[in-house]
Amino acid sequence: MSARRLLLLGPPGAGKGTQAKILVDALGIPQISTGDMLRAAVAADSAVGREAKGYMDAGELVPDSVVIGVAEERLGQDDAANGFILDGFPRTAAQAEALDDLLGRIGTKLERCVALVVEEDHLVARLLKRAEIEGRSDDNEESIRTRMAEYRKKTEPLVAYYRDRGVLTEVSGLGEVDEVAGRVSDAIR
Ligand code: B4P
Repeated sequence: MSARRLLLLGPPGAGKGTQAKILVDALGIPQISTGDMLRAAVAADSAVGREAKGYMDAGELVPDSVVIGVAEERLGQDDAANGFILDGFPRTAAQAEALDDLLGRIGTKLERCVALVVEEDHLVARLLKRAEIEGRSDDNEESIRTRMAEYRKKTEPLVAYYRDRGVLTEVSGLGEVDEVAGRVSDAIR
């Protein structure tokens, strides 16, 4: 089968990370989560981590210049040559354009963008529940509100960006994880 280049788009807590992990098992291609990479950088106290931490804790997007560098480096690694599941990148128009440029340089493009649709009330409840379980430093009510506002302003326009390119499928992210996984699987078939 040819390389699969997939993107999961959606608001914070929509289940991008949850669904990406299921796709990793199903397709055998890596998940590329800028959120996970930035959290690892913070934990390692690297230069990128020190720059990102304040933005992440406040619920703001980390600057494009930092995130694009992190994503490009990861996408250039050998295991991404056979396809990938992007989770949480791109999140701004500049990041989407950088991704298009990068894929264009290697003579390919994104195959499909699956947008997970979940109303805000459900998202806040999920993230507050995750806060109890995982204690992530950005899963508090103030940061969650900022993340939702950042999403609406900077990331939601990407739904139209990918629709215009003919690669968008919108999928409800409500219901059991397995039900959502079934819808995602249909969307990328
Ligand atoms: P992310 O790590 O991407 O955080 P997220 O949006 O909260 O994750 P996700 O939607 O994947 O939620 P999950 O599946 O885990 O980013 C964190 C921060 O990093 C950002 O705020 C930003 O500061 C920075 N950042 C990352 N990428 C960036 C970029 N490109 N540009 C700039 N800044 C960037 O699910 C959430 C919860 O819901 C879980 O507890 C899960 O168990 C639950 N859940 C999932 N599916 C469910 C279902 N069907 N029903 C009920 N619960 C469900």
